[in-house]
Amino acid sequence: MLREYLDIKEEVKVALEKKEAVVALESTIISHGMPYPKNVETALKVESIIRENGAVPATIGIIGGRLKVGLTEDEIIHMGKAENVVKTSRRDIPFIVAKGLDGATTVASTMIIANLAGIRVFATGGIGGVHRKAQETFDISADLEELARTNVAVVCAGAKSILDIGLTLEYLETKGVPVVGYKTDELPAFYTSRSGFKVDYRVDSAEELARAIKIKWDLGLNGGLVVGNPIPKEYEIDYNTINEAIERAVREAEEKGIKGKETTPFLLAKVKEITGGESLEANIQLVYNNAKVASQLSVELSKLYK
Ligand code: PSU
Ligand code: MN
Repeated sequence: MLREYLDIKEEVKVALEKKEAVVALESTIISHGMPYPKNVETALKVESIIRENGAVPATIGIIGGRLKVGLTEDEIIHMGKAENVVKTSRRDIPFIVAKGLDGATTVASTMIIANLAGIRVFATGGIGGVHRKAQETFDISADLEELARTNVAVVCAGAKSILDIGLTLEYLETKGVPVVGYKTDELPAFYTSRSGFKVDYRVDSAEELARAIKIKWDLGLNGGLVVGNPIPKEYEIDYNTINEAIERAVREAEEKGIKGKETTPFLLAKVKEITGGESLEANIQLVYNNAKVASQLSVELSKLYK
């Protein structure tokens, strides 16, 4: 039945059959999170970092209505260049497939498709969350609901402060989603290693983290985890610089009446424009770092599931 919709790249299929380490990657970051050609360069480099760290990369996206687990280089270039790739979250999947369109998968939909293929670890930049002023706008990313229900560990650099990080953590707590700090007590805030908010648990090795994840799922505690991996110190952006840029971006979004699925891409592009590209370089570096940690986690988990 699944085969009717899902194409798993041969290399990924073989690794999964052998119960070897595989790391899923999203495509919204390629199509809507970074400009061309940096997006394509980054996506390809992320794949090579995953290989160097002993896992097989599986970039996920929808092409011509097919759910693709493991995009080829040409397909990654297509996702990075094409203008008509639709940002696709949980609600969008059936329609993008039925219409035979191209879809860039968000954290939520990448988790869903990774899970369908049997992939347990996913590396990205930052997750979606509760937006500032969500009390009025109700803008809460579907990523949070997905983390509550789908068994995939998401390695990220925390949440951007385009969001209300405190409210995002409250939501995750309600939904029973563990928020783990990788070698840190504090949830990172994407461009900076510090957010002022504590994580629920700190782990100091991939092995320790893999063990806790296996226990969670063995006990039937379904759902994902947020693994917060701080941006390396040398690439951090100055706290005040980035916060001023974010404040301005949020104000502009409000003035322009940006809503719904356009909000996150608008804010990402604005912050990049305001910081003169400094934020883009940090974004790239933190994704590389997440790919490395996700690979190590996937290697440890694959040992436990052999
Ligand atoms: N946060 C980032 N970079 C991103 C995204 C979020 O720092 O590229 C993308 C991810 O694909 C995430 C999506 O799943 O935005 C969330 O969108 P929304 O807020 O519309 O759910
Ligand atoms: Mn939203």
